Amino acid sequence: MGFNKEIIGKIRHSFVMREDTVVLSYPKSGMTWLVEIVCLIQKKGDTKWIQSVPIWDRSPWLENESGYFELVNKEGPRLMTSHLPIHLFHKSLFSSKTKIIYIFRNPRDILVSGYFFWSKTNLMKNPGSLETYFEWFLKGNVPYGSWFEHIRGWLSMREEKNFLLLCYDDFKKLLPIHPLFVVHVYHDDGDDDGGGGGDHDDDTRGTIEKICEFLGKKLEPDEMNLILKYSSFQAMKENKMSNFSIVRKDIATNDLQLLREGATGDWKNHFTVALAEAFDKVYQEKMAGFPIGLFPWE
Ligand code: PPS
Repeated sequence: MGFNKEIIGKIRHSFVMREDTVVLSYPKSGMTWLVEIVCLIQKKGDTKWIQSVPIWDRSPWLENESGYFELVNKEGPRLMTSHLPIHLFHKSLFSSKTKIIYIFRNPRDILVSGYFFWSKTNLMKNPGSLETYFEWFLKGNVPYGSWFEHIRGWLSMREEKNFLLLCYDDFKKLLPIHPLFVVHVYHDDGDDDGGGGGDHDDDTRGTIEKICEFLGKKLEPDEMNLILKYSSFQAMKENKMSNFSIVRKDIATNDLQLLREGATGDWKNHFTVALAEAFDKVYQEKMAGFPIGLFPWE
């Protein structure tokens, strides 16, 4: 990924967190969507900011060199984004008033999303086939390492009051069990809007309300409608400040698409039965010990 080891060391040892907001996820879990929603909440649905400033300048990417320096030099509360695992954060994260929003997704969909994404960049060696990428993913030999370690690390914070846990997939059925820390973000609504992004979807609305509550923001109904509209899959796909179409051409090929399918369960279109079984086996081993029902795909 071309990260600077020295910067990662500074994040770990000297980057002091304050009253910040950090949007976190393992790559390909829906972080860009969440950042767009948070930006729209901050501006009460006004689209000027999201349509004129690249998403990585609105919410700088902590582990990226330019993002790091921008954040270090910024005064007051900061909005930032990161894919780093928990152990690479400075200890002040756990004692500060920083608000952490962590979004997670079915790792099978993450795997497929990552395969199509990284293959169109030169940020990692091209796997050549889904089967090869599958092996690398299960071993953690992909950008940001093992999904299993990432989720285990961050979910250890799930009962903290400054931690909001969101799931890209359908969490509706779990709400009675974990009403405080699991929030439904997305479900495949079967509509035809180019990716099931769920324009004006009730569950997305509920999630935005939860995010507002967590961030201490209040929205008028028309502001909420604007946020639903401009954070939809289709609207984000068309927003060049958010869809990665302005990523440097030496990093990505022309047909790199961040907003590819925007669906839950797309892995079923790409995994063979053998791959699905192999995944399940590793999943059972690595996820032992989590409460039953925490993940909607189980
Ligand atoms: S990255 O590059 O790691 O930061 O990627 P990330 O943003 O975490 O995840 C990319 C996937 O999120 C989907 N996405 C959305 N889905 C529904 N609605 C909206 N608005 C939305 N925005 C992004 C995006 O399509 C990627 O998933 P796939 O399965 O590849 O389509």
